[in-house]
Amino acid sequence: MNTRICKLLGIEYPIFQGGMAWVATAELAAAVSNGGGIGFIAAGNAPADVVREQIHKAKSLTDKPFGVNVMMMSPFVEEVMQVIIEEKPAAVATGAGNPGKYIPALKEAGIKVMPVVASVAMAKKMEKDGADAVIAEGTEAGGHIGELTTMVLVPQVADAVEIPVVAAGGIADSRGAVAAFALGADGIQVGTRFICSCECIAHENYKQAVVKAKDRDAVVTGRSTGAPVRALKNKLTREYDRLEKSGASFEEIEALGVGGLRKAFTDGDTQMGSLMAGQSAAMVDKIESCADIIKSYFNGVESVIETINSKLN
Ligand code: TUI
Repeated sequence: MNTRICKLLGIEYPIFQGGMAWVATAELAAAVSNGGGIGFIAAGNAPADVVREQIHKAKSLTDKPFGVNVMMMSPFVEEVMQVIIEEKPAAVATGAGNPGKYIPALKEAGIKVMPVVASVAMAKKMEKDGADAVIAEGTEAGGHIGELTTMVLVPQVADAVEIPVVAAGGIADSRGAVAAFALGADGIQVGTRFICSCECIAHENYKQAVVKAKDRDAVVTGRSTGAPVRALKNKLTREYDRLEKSGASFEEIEALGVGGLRKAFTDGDTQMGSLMAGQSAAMVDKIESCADIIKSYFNGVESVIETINSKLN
C-alpha cells in the first residue's frame, strides 16, 4: 500500500478510524495506529483538558502517527484547537462544521488537516483554505450526516479537488474499499466496524447491538431539526420520531438526546442510549482486534479484483 494518504501521514495502510464521540478514545486510536492505519481520538464535546489527557494517553500507547477528530459544534472548539496545536498530533480531522479559520495555525504547527466534507462546494473551500486532504463522508455513515451517498459524493469530490480524498460512509469490507478506490479515493475511513473491535472500550451491549443489526436498523432522526443523526433503531429513536411528528419544539426534541451517547457507551443502555452507527452495522458480525480488521480490508483486495475481472472477461 502506498497511496498519497500513506505518504502524507507515513502510515502503512490507507485507513482512518472515524472520530466517533465517546467511542474513539486513546485506546482505540492507538490500536488502529499500531495496526498500521491511523487512529483518531474523538474530541466530541469534551473539554480541552480531557482531550489533552487523551493525547498523552495515546502517546504512551503508540509511537505511530495518530490524530484528533474535532467536532466543530463543540462549545470547546477554541480551547481544544489550542491544546492540539501545543500537543502536535500528526493529524486533525474535523466534523460537523467548517474548520477554515484554524487551518493556518494547525499547519504552522506541522499538523496535517483533513476536514470531513459532505458536499463538493465544501471540499473545494477546504482545499482553497489549505487542507491537506478531505474526507468525503456519505449519508451511509453513523452520527451526524449529510444528504449525499458515498457512491455519488466521492467521485464528484475526487474530480473537484487535487488534494487526496478519503472515502467514508458504508465501507464495511474489502469490497467497499475497492469500490472507494474505484470512485477516486486515496484512502478509506471506517467508523462502525471499529466499534466492534477488542480495543474499543464501549460497553459490550453497544458492540453486540452493532453485531446484531440488520440492513434497515440504522435509522435517521433529527431531520426536522436540521441536525440529522444516524443511530440504531431503539426506544430512543422511536421517541424522537414521535416527538418530531407531533410538532414538538426544537428544545423538547434536543432535550431527549442529552446524555444519549454516555448512556450507550458507558451504561450499555440499548433502549434509551444513542447507539450511533452507520448502515454498515448490518455487515459487521464479530468482534476482532483493530489489526485484524485493518488486514481484512486490505488482504481481501486481490480477490475482489479477481472477481471483478472474472465478471467482466
Ligand atoms: O461529524 C460527523 N459525525 C458526527 S459528529 C457527532 S457529535 C453530535 N452529537 C449529536 C448531535 C450532533 C452531533 C456525531 N457524529 N461526521 C462528519 C460530518 N461532517 N458529516 C457531515 C459533516 C459536515 C456538515 C456540514 C461537515 C461540514 C459541514 O459544513 C457546514 C458549513 O459550515 O458549511
